[in-house]
Amino acid sequence: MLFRKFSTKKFLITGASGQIGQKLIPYMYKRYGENSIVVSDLRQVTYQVDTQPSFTHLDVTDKKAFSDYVRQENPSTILHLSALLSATAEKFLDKAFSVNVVGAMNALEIAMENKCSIYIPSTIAVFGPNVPRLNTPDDVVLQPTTVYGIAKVYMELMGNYYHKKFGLDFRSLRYPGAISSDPPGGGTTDYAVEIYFELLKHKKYECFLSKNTMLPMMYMDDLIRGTCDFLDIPSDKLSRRVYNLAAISFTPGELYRTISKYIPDTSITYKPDLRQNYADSWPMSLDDSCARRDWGWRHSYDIDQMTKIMIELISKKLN
Ligand code: AKB
Repeated sequence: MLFRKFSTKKFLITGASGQIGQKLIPYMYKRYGENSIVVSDLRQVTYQVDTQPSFTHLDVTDKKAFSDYVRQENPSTILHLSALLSATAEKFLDKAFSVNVVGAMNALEIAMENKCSIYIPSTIAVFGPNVPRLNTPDDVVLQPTTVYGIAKVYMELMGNYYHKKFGLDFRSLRYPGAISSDPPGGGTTDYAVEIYFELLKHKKYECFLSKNTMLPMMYMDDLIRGTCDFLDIPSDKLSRRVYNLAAISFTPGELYRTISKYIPDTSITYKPDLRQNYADSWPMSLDDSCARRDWGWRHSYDIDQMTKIMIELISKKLN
């Protein structure tokens, strides 16, 4: 079966109104040109670009609508970002199954039918508690404890299967917690965004994870540049289809200490809730040496640089 290459580029993005889409679309405009992007989601947002991209209201669980949209737009690549994050998925199991499992399967099958390449993000939530939590490698037993993680493992395995069996150009990166000035929704790593908003607005923050819970994290600019670098690598340069992607790891206590250097007279309390259980089953840091070796992945932002930018961007938003 002949698949088009990532080099003739038109991107169709699902779930484009979420935390990643808000920053990805302006970046992709600059990198690939505004005419190379069409976006879809259940709700429309305004991106920080001069001309808004063509938007389609799309429910990814509706296979016919999804398929008609892809046939009409004829993209070279589908970026399937639609997903319920860990905490929301645990609350709404049926919806999580529809969006995260059925939606992802629809995306993979539609990519096959339309001979496009497909990128679907994965996550640190694919790992469970039975693996080394420090420097977790790509290939370990995957026994996630959340429905979000289980759905992503299924997506990874099916993507790999379609790649091996039919040559589908499927790619996926296992993202750590993504940190940006656009609030995420329903994730466990969200505390690392909320904390900036709350300390800037109210000078205090009650954290839903404990002080010493270490998780892998990444500033959004790194995540987006890394994703597009990954999309641009010729398929034959990749030794695998799913890669760990790492940058920095820190605890709520460490993040608070860093923010306190720039925002004085604040306070933090810790009141772990259910999300603590999810965080405790995830890695503290990831081994991403395969991504670094195969396609030159490097992160740029450390916790301090990220914090300075986050404070600047969120302060502007709040004023
Ligand atoms: C979440 O917290 O659910 C996500 C993730 C780790 O994929 N940010």
